[in-house]
Amino acid sequence: MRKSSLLKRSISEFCVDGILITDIANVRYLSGFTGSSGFLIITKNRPIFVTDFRYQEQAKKEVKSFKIIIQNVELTECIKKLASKYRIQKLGFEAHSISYQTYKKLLRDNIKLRALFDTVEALRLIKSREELSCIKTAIRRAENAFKKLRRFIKVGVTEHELAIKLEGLLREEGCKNVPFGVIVAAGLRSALPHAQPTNKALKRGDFVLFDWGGECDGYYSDMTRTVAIKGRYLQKHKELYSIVLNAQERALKAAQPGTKAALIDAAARDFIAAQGYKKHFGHGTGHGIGLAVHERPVISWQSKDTAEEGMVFTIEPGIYVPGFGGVRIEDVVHIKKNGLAVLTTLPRNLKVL
Ligand SMILES: [Mn+2]
Repeated sequence: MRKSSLLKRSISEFCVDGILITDIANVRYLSGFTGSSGFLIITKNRPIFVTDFRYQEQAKKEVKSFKIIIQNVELTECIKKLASKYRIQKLGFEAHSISYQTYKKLLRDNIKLRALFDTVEALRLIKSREELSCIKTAIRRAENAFKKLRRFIKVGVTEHELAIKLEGLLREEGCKNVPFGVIVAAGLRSALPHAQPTNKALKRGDFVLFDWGGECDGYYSDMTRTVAIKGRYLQKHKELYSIVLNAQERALKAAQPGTKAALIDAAARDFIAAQGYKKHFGHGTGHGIGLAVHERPVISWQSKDTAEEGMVFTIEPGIYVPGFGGVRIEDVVHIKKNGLAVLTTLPRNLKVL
Protein backbone atom coordinates (compact mmCIF):
# COMPACT_ATOMS: atom_id res chain seq x y z
CA MET A 1 0.00 0.00 0.00
CA ARG A 2 1.33 3.36 -1.05
CA LYS A 3 0.62 5.21 2.20
CA SER A 4 2.37 2.79 4.53
CA SER A 5 5.33 2.16 2.26
CA LEU A 6 5.96 5.89 2.03
CA LEU A 7 5.74 6.19 5.79
CA LYS A 8 8.22 3.37 6.20
CA ARG A 9 10.57 5.29 3.99
CA SER A 10 10.16 8.23 6.37
CA ILE A 11 11.06 5.97 9.27
CA SER A 12 14.46 5.21 7.75
CA GLU A 13 14.90 8.70 6.36
CA PHE A 14 14.42 10.30 9.77
CA CYS A 15 16.45 7.61 11.55
CA VAL A 16 13.70 6.83 14.05
CA ASP A 17 12.37 3.49 15.27
CA GLY A 18 8.78 4.55 15.04
CA ILE A 19 6.47 7.40 14.12
CA LEU A 20 3.72 8.67 16.38
CA ILE A 21 0.69 10.05 14.52
CA THR A 22 -1.63 12.12 16.71
CA ASP A 23 -3.23 14.52 14.22
CA ILE A 24 -6.71 13.02 14.00
CA ALA A 25 -7.13 13.76 10.28
CA ASN A 26 -3.84 11.98 9.63
CA VAL A 27 -4.97 9.08 11.83
CA ARG A 28 -8.08 8.82 9.70
CA TYR A 29 -6.15 9.11 6.46
CA LEU A 30 -3.78 6.29 7.36
CA SER A 31 -6.04 3.93 9.29
CA GLY A 32 -9.62 4.66 8.22
CA PHE A 33 -10.70 5.42 11.81
CA THR A 34 -13.46 8.03 11.81
CA GLY A 35 -13.71 8.59 15.58
CA SER A 36 -12.46 11.64 17.41
CA SER A 37 -9.86 10.06 19.69
CA GLY A 38 -7.04 7.73 18.76
CA PHE A 39 -3.43 7.68 17.64
CA LEU A 40 -1.00 5.55 15.68
CA ILE A 41 2.47 4.25 16.30
CA ILE A 42 4.06 2.95 13.15
CA THR A 43 7.27 0.98 13.34
CA LYS A 44 9.10 -0.69 10.48
CA ASN A 45 7.24 -3.95 10.93
CA ARG A 46 4.16 -3.06 12.86
CA PRO A 47 1.40 -0.50 12.54
CA ILE A 48 -0.42 0.03 15.84
CA PHE A 49 -3.68 1.85 16.40
CA VAL A 50 -4.57 2.99 19.92
CA THR A 51 -7.91 4.24 21.14
CA ASP A 52 -10.03 3.97 24.28
CA PHE A 53 -13.06 2.04 25.48
CA ARG A 54 -15.56 4.33 23.72
CA TYR A 55 -14.26 3.38 20.28
CA GLN A 56 -13.57 -0.32 20.82
CA GLU A 57 -16.31 -1.60 18.50
CA GLN A 58 -15.92 1.14 15.92
CA ALA A 59 -12.18 0.54 15.67
CA LYS A 60 -12.72 -3.17 15.01
CA LYS A 61 -14.97 -2.29 12.08
CA GLU A 62 -12.97 0.56 10.61
CA VAL A 63 -9.31 -0.04 11.30
CA LYS A 64 -7.97 -2.81 9.12
CA SER A 65 -4.35 -3.93 8.96
CA PHE A 66 -3.39 -2.27 12.25
CA LYS A 67 -2.91 -3.94 15.59
CA ILE A 68 -5.67 -2.41 17.73
CA ILE A 69 -4.90 -1.52 21.32
CA ILE A 70 -7.51 -0.22 23.75
CA GLN A 71 -5.77 1.94 26.29
CA ASN A 72 -6.95 2.82 29.76
CA VAL A 73 -4.06 5.05 30.73
CA GLU A 74 -3.13 8.57 29.82
CA LEU A 75 -1.47 9.30 26.44
CA THR A 76 2.16 9.65 27.53
CA GLU A 77 1.90 6.65 29.83
CA CYS A 78 0.59 4.57 26.95
CA ILE A 79 3.26 5.77 24.53
CA LYS A 80 5.93 4.96 27.08
CA LYS A 81 4.60 1.41 27.51
CA LEU A 82 4.41 0.78 23.78
CA ALA A 83 7.86 2.26 23.24
CA SER A 84 9.38 -0.16 25.69
CA LYS A 85 7.37 -3.14 24.40
CA TYR A 86 8.37 -2.52 20.78
CA ARG A 87 11.88 -1.31 21.57
CA ILE A 88 11.38 2.17 20.24
CA GLN A 89 14.27 4.31 21.37
CA LYS A 90 13.80 7.15 19.01
CA LEU A 91 10.27 8.26 18.20
CA GLY A 92 9.25 10.69 15.49
CA PHE A 93 6.24 12.85 16.37
CA GLU A 94 4.10 15.35 14.49
CA ALA A 95 5.42 18.71 15.60
CA HIS A 96 2.14 20.51 14.94
CA SER A 97 -0.07 18.18 16.93
CA ILE A 98 1.69 17.40 20.24
CA SER A 99 1.20 19.87 23.07
CA TYR A 100 4.20 21.29 24.86
CA GLN A 101 2.95 19.56 28.01
CA THR A 102 2.91 16.13 26.34
CA TYR A 103 6.30 16.82 24.82
CA LYS A 104 7.81 17.60 28.23
CA LYS A 105 6.28 14.49 29.76
CA LEU A 106 7.64 12.26 27.00
CA LEU A 107 11.08 13.76 27.42
CA ARG A 108 10.91 12.98 31.10
CA ASP A 109 10.17 9.38 30.15
CA ASN A 110 13.53 9.24 28.45
CA ILE A 111 12.23 8.62 24.97
CA LYS A 112 14.36 10.29 22.32
CA LEU A 113 12.09 12.46 20.26
CA ARG A 114 12.37 13.79 16.77
CA ALA A 115 9.99 16.41 15.45
CA LEU A 116 8.50 15.63 12.05
CA PHE A 117 6.99 18.24 9.77
CA ASP A 118 4.58 17.62 6.92
CA THR A 119 5.14 13.88 6.85
CA VAL A 120 1.56 12.71 6.30
CA GLU A 121 0.51 16.08 4.90
CA ALA A 122 2.90 15.51 2.00
CA LEU A 123 1.06 12.26 1.22
CA ARG A 124 -2.32 13.93 1.52
CA LEU A 125 -1.33 16.47 -1.14
CA ILE A 126 -2.08 14.00 -3.92
CA LYS A 127 -5.62 12.65 -3.92
CA SER A 128 -6.49 9.09 -4.84
CA ARG A 129 -9.45 8.27 -7.04
CA GLU A 130 -11.51 7.40 -3.95
CA GLU A 131 -10.65 10.67 -2.25
CA LEU A 132 -11.50 12.63 -5.37
CA SER A 133 -14.86 10.94 -5.57
CA CYS A 134 -15.64 11.90 -1.94
CA ILE A 135 -14.69 15.52 -2.63
CA LYS A 136 -16.91 15.54 -5.71
CA THR A 137 -19.84 14.27 -3.66
CA ALA A 138 -19.14 16.91 -0.99
CA ILE A 139 -19.26 19.52 -3.76
CA ARG A 140 -22.49 18.16 -5.21
CA ARG A 141 -24.14 18.25 -1.77
CA ALA A 142 -22.99 21.83 -1.21
CA GLU A 143 -24.24 22.93 -4.61
CA ASN A 144 -27.61 21.23 -4.25
CA ALA A 145 -28.06 22.87 -0.86
CA PHE A 146 -27.30 26.30 -2.32
CA LYS A 147 -29.70 25.80 -5.22
CA LYS A 148 -32.44 25.08 -2.68
CA LEU A 149 -31.46 28.15 -0.67
CA ARG A 150 -31.83 30.53 -3.62
CA ARG A 151 -35.55 31.22 -3.27
CA PHE A 152 -34.99 32.35 0.33
CA ILE A 153 -32.42 34.98 -0.64
CA LYS A 154 -34.36 38.24 -0.70
CA VAL A 155 -34.71 41.66 0.86
CA GLY A 156 -35.66 41.48 4.54
CA VAL A 157 -34.26 38.08 5.41
CA THR A 158 -31.27 38.15 7.78
CA GLU A 159 -27.76 36.77 7.29
CA HIS A 160 -28.31 34.54 10.29
CA GLU A 161 -31.58 33.09 8.95
CA LEU A 162 -29.91 32.27 5.64
CA ALA A 163 -26.92 30.70 7.37
CA ILE A 164 -29.14 28.44 9.50
CA LYS A 165 -31.20 27.51 6.47
CA LEU A 166 -28.12 26.66 4.41
CA GLU A 167 -26.62 24.55 7.19
CA GLY A 168 -29.88 22.63 7.48
CA LEU A 169 -30.00 22.07 3.72
CA LEU A 170 -26.40 20.80 3.76
CA ARG A 171 -27.38 18.22 6.35
CA GLU A 172 -30.48 17.27 4.37
CA GLU A 173 -28.22 16.66 1.38
CA GLY A 174 -26.33 14.09 3.45
CA CYS A 175 -23.46 16.04 5.03
CA LYS A 176 -22.71 14.60 8.49
CA ASN A 177 -21.13 17.86 9.49
CA VAL A 178 -20.08 21.11 7.88
CA PRO A 179 -16.44 22.09 7.37
CA PHE A 180 -16.97 25.53 8.96
CA GLY A 181 -19.83 27.77 10.03
CA VAL A 182 -21.54 29.02 6.88
CA ILE A 183 -20.61 32.62 6.06
CA VAL A 184 -23.38 34.94 4.92
CA ALA A 185 -22.31 38.58 4.74
CA ALA A 186 -24.49 41.33 3.31
CA GLY A 187 -23.81 44.96 2.39
CA LEU A 188 -20.87 46.58 4.19
CA ARG A 189 -20.24 43.29 5.98
CA SER A 190 -19.33 41.57 2.72
CA ALA A 191 -16.06 43.53 2.96
CA LEU A 192 -15.10 41.29 5.91
CA PRO A 193 -13.57 38.20 4.27
CA HIS A 194 -14.59 35.88 7.14
CA ALA A 195 -17.67 37.57 8.55
CA GLN A 196 -19.88 35.73 11.03
CA PRO A 197 -23.58 35.93 10.14
CA THR A 198 -25.51 38.54 12.13
CA ASN A 199 -29.10 39.71 12.43
CA LYS A 200 -28.55 42.20 9.65
CA ALA A 201 -31.33 41.99 7.05
CA LEU A 202 -30.60 42.00 3.32
CA LYS A 203 -31.52 45.23 1.60
CA ARG A 204 -31.56 46.75 -1.86
CA GLY A 205 -28.10 47.67 -3.10
CA ASP A 206 -26.32 44.97 -1.07
CA PHE A 207 -23.66 42.59 -2.16
CA VAL A 208 -24.34 39.27 -0.40
CA LEU A 209 -21.42 36.87 0.01
CA PHE A 210 -21.97 33.17 0.77
CA ASP A 211 -19.04 30.93 1.69
CA TRP A 212 -19.95 27.37 2.57
CA GLY A 213 -18.89 23.77 2.14
CA GLY A 214 -20.21 20.24 2.07
CA GLU A 215 -18.96 16.94 3.44
CA CYS A 216 -18.79 13.31 2.34
CA ASP A 217 -17.04 10.52 4.26
CA GLY A 218 -14.86 13.04 6.07
CA TYR A 219 -13.86 14.94 2.92
CA TYR A 220 -14.86 18.56 2.50
CA SER A 221 -15.69 21.03 -0.21
CA ASP A 222 -15.50 24.82 -0.03
CA MET A 223 -16.98 27.47 -2.30
CA THR A 224 -18.03 31.10 -2.38
CA ARG A 225 -20.59 32.96 -4.43
CA THR A 226 -21.44 36.64 -4.22
CA VAL A 227 -24.80 37.92 -5.45
CA ALA A 228 -26.02 41.50 -5.83
CA ILE A 229 -29.41 42.85 -4.87
CA LYS A 230 -30.57 45.43 -7.38
CA GLY A 231 -30.22 48.99 -6.12
CA ARG A 232 -28.20 52.14 -6.41
CA TYR A 233 -24.80 50.39 -6.49
CA LEU A 234 -25.48 47.98 -9.34
CA GLN A 235 -22.92 49.60 -11.64
CA LYS A 236 -20.20 49.45 -8.99
CA HIS A 237 -21.19 45.88 -8.13
CA LYS A 238 -20.84 44.83 -11.74
CA GLU A 239 -17.49 46.54 -12.05
CA LEU A 240 -15.97 44.93 -8.92
CA TYR A 241 -17.45 41.57 -9.75
CA SER A 242 -16.07 41.49 -13.26
CA ILE A 243 -12.56 42.30 -11.97
CA VAL A 244 -12.69 39.40 -9.50
CA LEU A 245 -14.14 37.05 -12.10
CA ASN A 246 -11.46 38.03 -14.57
CA ALA A 247 -8.78 37.52 -11.89
CA GLN A 248 -10.19 34.11 -11.08
CA GLU A 249 -10.21 33.11 -14.73
CA ARG A 250 -6.57 34.11 -15.02
CA ALA A 251 -5.68 31.97 -11.98
CA LEU A 252 -7.69 29.05 -13.38
CA LYS A 253 -5.81 29.32 -16.64
CA ALA A 254 -2.48 29.46 -14.78
CA ALA A 255 -3.25 26.38 -12.67
CA GLN A 256 -1.57 23.75 -14.82
CA PRO A 257 0.52 20.77 -13.74
CA GLY A 258 4.05 22.00 -13.08
CA THR A 259 3.10 25.61 -12.33
CA LYS A 260 4.39 27.09 -9.09
CA ALA A 261 1.57 27.97 -6.71
CA ALA A 262 3.05 31.44 -6.29
CA LEU A 263 2.54 32.03 -10.02
CA ILE A 264 -1.08 30.90 -9.84
CA ASP A 265 -1.52 33.41 -7.03
CA ALA A 266 0.23 36.10 -9.05
CA ALA A 267 -2.04 35.53 -12.04
CA ALA A 268 -5.02 36.70 -9.95
CA ARG A 269 -3.19 39.19 -7.74
CA ASP A 270 -1.36 41.10 -10.47
CA PHE A 271 -4.57 41.64 -12.38
CA ILE A 272 -6.43 42.89 -9.30
CA ALA A 273 -3.48 45.18 -8.53
CA ALA A 274 -3.45 46.54 -12.08
CA GLN A 275 -7.13 47.50 -11.65
CA GLY A 276 -6.19 49.55 -8.59
CA TYR A 277 -7.34 47.14 -5.85
CA LYS A 278 -4.00 45.79 -4.65
CA LYS A 279 -4.61 46.61 -1.00
CA HIS A 280 -8.14 45.19 -1.10
CA PHE A 281 -7.00 41.61 -1.78
CA GLY A 282 -5.01 40.56 1.28
CA HIS A 283 -5.47 36.80 1.47
CA GLY A 284 -4.02 33.94 -0.56
CA THR A 285 -5.65 32.85 -3.82
CA GLY A 286 -6.44 29.34 -2.63
CA HIS A 287 -5.75 26.28 -0.50
CA GLY A 288 -5.81 22.53 -0.75
CA ILE A 289 -8.91 20.75 0.46
CA GLY A 290 -9.57 17.19 1.58
CA LEU A 291 -9.91 15.76 5.10
CA ALA A 292 -9.20 19.31 6.30
CA VAL A 293 -10.83 22.39 4.85
CA HIS A 294 -7.45 24.08 4.64
CA GLU A 295 -4.51 21.89 3.78
CA ARG A 296 -1.61 21.87 1.33
CA PRO A 297 -1.02 23.03 -1.31
CA VAL A 298 -0.97 26.66 -0.25
CA ILE A 299 -1.78 28.95 -3.17
CA SER A 300 -0.25 32.25 -2.12
CA TRP A 301 2.63 34.57 -2.84
CA GLN A 302 4.63 32.87 -0.08
CA SER A 303 4.00 29.30 -1.21
CA LYS A 304 6.77 26.88 -2.09
CA ASP A 305 4.26 24.36 -3.51
CA THR A 306 3.87 23.47 -7.18
CA ALA A 307 0.65 22.28 -8.84
CA GLU A 308 0.88 18.57 -9.59
CA GLU A 309 -1.39 15.92 -11.00
CA GLY A 310 -3.79 14.73 -8.32
CA MET A 311 -3.92 17.93 -6.27
CA VAL A 312 -7.26 19.45 -5.36
CA PHE A 313 -7.45 23.09 -4.26
CA THR A 314 -9.57 26.22 -4.31
CA ILE A 315 -9.12 29.33 -6.43
CA GLU A 316 -10.74 32.22 -4.59
CA PRO A 317 -9.62 35.75 -5.29
CA GLY A 318 -11.61 38.59 -3.75
CA ILE A 319 -11.82 42.35 -3.45
CA TYR A 320 -12.94 43.87 -0.16
CA VAL A 321 -13.64 47.58 -0.03
CA PRO A 322 -14.22 48.80 3.54
CA GLY A 323 -17.30 50.98 3.77
CA PHE A 324 -18.72 49.54 0.58
CA GLY A 325 -18.61 45.76 0.33
CA GLY A 326 -16.74 42.83 -1.10
CA VAL A 327 -16.77 40.07 -3.67
CA ARG A 328 -15.16 36.64 -3.59
CA ILE A 329 -15.62 33.85 -6.10
CA GLU A 330 -14.36 30.46 -4.99
CA ASP A 331 -14.22 27.23 -6.92
CA VAL A 332 -12.50 23.89 -6.41
CA VAL A 333 -10.15 22.55 -9.05
CA HIS A 334 -8.45 19.22 -9.69
CA ILE A 335 -5.09 19.11 -11.42
CA LYS A 336 -5.06 16.41 -14.07
CA LYS A 337 -2.22 15.04 -16.11
CA ASN A 338 -2.73 17.46 -18.97
CA GLY A 339 -4.57 20.34 -17.40
CA LEU A 340 -7.19 21.29 -14.94
CA ALA A 341 -10.78 20.33 -14.20
CA VAL A 342 -13.02 22.76 -12.34
CA LEU A 343 -15.02 20.50 -10.01
CA THR A 344 -17.55 23.06 -8.82
CA THR A 345 -20.35 23.68 -11.30
CA LEU A 346 -22.53 26.56 -10.06
CA PRO A 347 -22.48 29.43 -12.60
CA ARG A 348 -19.82 32.03 -11.87
CA ASN A 349 -21.45 35.06 -13.48
CA LEU A 350 -22.96 37.78 -11.28
CA LYS A 351 -26.47 36.92 -10.17
CA VAL A 352 -28.56 40.06 -9.68
CA LEU A 353 -31.67 39.64 -7.54
MN1 LIG B 1 -11.77 28.52 0.91
